[in-house]
Amino acid sequence: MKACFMGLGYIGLPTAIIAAKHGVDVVGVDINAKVVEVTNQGKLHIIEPGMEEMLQEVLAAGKFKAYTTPQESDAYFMVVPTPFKGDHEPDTSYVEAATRAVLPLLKEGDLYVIESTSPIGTTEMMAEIIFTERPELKDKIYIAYCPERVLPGNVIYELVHNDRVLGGLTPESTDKAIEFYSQFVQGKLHKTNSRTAEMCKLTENSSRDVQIAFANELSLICDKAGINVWELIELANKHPRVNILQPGCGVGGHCIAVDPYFITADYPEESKIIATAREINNYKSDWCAEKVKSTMLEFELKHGRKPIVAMMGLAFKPNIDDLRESPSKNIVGKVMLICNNADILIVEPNVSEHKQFKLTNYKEAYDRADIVVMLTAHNEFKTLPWDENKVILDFCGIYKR
Ligand code: SAJ
Repeated sequence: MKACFMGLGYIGLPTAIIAAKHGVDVVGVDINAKVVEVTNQGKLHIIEPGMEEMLQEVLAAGKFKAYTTPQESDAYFMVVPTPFKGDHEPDTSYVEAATRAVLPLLKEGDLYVIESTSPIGTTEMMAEIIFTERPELKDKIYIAYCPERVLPGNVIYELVHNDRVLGGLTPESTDKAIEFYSQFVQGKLHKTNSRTAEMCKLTENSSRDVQIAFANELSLICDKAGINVWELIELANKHPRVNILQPGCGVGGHCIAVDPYFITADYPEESKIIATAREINNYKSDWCAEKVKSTMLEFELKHGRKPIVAMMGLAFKPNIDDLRESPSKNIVGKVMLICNNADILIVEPNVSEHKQFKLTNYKEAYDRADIVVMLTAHNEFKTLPWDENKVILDFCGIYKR
């Protein structure tokens, strides 16, 4: 079987490589010629532990090759971004462009799958485009939606072991998709229809966003009430049916802070909790930035000089180097804007240099700072002692005090 993956990004490339590793002949397609070039040289343009070795293996075995245009295959996978346009309106134009690119190659018996996170109804919409352009294929090809659920950093394991939801336009399409994924997925493959599968992906990430919003809301209440939110959550979680997540300085990344808008854009009347959770998580970042500003002012009033401030962490979550949609990075940007005279030391131990920010070693920054702002709970920061002589703003629970 030959499979063509449209999009060699954080999900498309690893999925293509894993499929190739399990015996599928894989064509990887990206519109970015540079990505195609480095991929064919066996270099990974994304960061994912263990993946580069696997890429070199499948290239050497002749099971994988990257191209800038799709090649005739038996199965086609749309794994391209679905960004926003305007005010948080999902933009499916990349999925459509990828679909139109494979359209001329489709033949009877082929499988067409969308993996990209998509608004409800996208699979039906793409099917309409396909059958308008190629009416002779009606009822002759298999069309399904199959979202990914992998956690960046743990992709090799999760791509194989996670359960997956597969939603075909017809039960036959679902079965055909299951046949493909069972070649490399050991987790259970759950059958449904395309609309449910689309909504399932959005639901998973919205659910996490809502739960984090609850924790963030608690942190705001506790700050005012003089209660340690970390202790509170730990105690509440001793209840057998309570499992509260951790507050932080907002929600980042390309998934959880984005996908809920795919629901709120199409169902604004109904999606009240989902919309409010987004507001709370965004507000938490603004609140943290304000807290840093007011703490700096208090310090200046008390000591008659501007403080040295260490901003600890730029990544959107602990122990990764991914700064995309990072609330920590936004907070640092905001604080830098208002206090051009103060000494701001920026720390990100997982990144060696940054084009916007000058980075300082985490120990040096901590030692020099009057105010330490813990933004991302990297393991390195947990080795730093609590120091009574510094003002420590611990937004991510390093010390849980
Ligand atoms: N966060 C908190 N408190 C918590 C947990 C997370 O503030 O208790 C924050 C993190 O710091 C980060 C954000 O949430 O800023 C998102 O991090 P994450 O680890 O929750 O998720 P992602 O974005 O790395 O990956 C998610 C996963 N989805 C779910 O857990 C439901 C992953 O399985 C999906 O495949 C991925 O989104 C995706 O691609 O959609």
